[in-house]
Amino acid sequence: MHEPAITHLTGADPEVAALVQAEAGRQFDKIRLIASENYVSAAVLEATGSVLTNKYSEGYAGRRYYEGQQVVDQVETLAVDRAKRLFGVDHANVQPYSGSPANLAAYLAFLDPGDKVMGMALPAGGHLTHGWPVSATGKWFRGVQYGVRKDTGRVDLDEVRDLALVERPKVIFCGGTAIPRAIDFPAFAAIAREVDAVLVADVAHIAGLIAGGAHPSPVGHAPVITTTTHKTLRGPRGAMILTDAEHAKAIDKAVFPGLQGGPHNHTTAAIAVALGEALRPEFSTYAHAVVANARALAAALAERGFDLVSGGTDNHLILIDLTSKLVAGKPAAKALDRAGVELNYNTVPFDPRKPFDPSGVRLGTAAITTRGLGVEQMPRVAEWIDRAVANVGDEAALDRVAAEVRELLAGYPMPGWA
Ligand code: DSN
Repeated sequence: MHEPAITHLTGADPEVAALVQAEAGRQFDKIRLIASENYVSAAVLEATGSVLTNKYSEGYAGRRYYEGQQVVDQVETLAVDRAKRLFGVDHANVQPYSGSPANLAAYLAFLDPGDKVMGMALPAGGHLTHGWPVSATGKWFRGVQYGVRKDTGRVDLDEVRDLALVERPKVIFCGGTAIPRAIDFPAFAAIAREVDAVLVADVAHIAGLIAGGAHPSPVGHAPVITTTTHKTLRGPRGAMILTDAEHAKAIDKAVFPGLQGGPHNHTTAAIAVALGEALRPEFSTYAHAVVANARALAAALAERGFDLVSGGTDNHLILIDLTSKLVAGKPAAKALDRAGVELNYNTVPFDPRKPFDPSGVRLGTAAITTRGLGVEQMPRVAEWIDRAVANVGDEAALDRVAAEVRELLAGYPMPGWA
């Protein structure tokens, strides 16, 4: 059953309550390997579902456009102070609704329409909002995209520098959504300095690893850092922008009144709770365990003949090119889901297939680490992935895997489920 209990919802709207229970049960029964997902604590869930959702508070603490901010100002200040302490930054804005709006704030702060922005190409592992053509950021700005080397699957920083010197973008993004390797923030900072661009580090995927000391920090290298709060950081769905003192005002103005109205105060409270959790020593243990699990899973998959982009991982994320397994990403992902292993189909660098039917799958170990699985379980997880991929279309074989997954997970408590 969902925890905290949803007794009022069950009485008032049994239809929705049943769906909430069904989703909680689904999350309990599955090996959740979507690299951008996690399990938040019951405390984060309670804050997210609190009466703070009732309050409007356009503006910032002490400078609001509505009355009755005695409590909300304290909530937001707490979240801001914890973010500053956790990441060691001068300034934090905790109001962006999610990662894409957080990145848009960087555009509004530092670019005019038509200006050049440089970011990693989506098929190479970047994000839509880093100037990719189908996004507003690629339509209203001139996107210049770097990728990875074909032979290594890694970013070639000499290539990034050459491109930056030719194109002279005003903003450079580093980071993305499908990057299995550590990001070299000092190298990106040197390139940005050389062309006088603002470096924005989008650390949405790895924020929790950075907070826990399991990935190098961009602080001191990127003056502007955007992140969601719900991936490895294990908070509610939301975002933050961390800056040095120089860029603080421009970012605050861009978020409000530039892009948004009132912040979602229930989310802000939940972000404060998650940041409080991340400030505790056990969060560092979790962050290192996420990486250890990813490395162990990558090694076990490689042993089974899976072709890993870049050959492995430095963080929580693994990108598999399934071409050598003679199956495309989408049917494999659907078979895996039936087998109780949830991940997403994904393009791989230089993918000859289309984004809606690509060659790869992407997985991450944050949620299963929160659930309590350790390196000793990773060979078993790799075996399930292998069996599901080998049995696409054989529903009985996939159901046998799903039963084994459920049996293992029954022994691992899930936050949000009692
Ligand atoms: N959807 C997020 C992810 O899965 O990485 C990025 O927007």
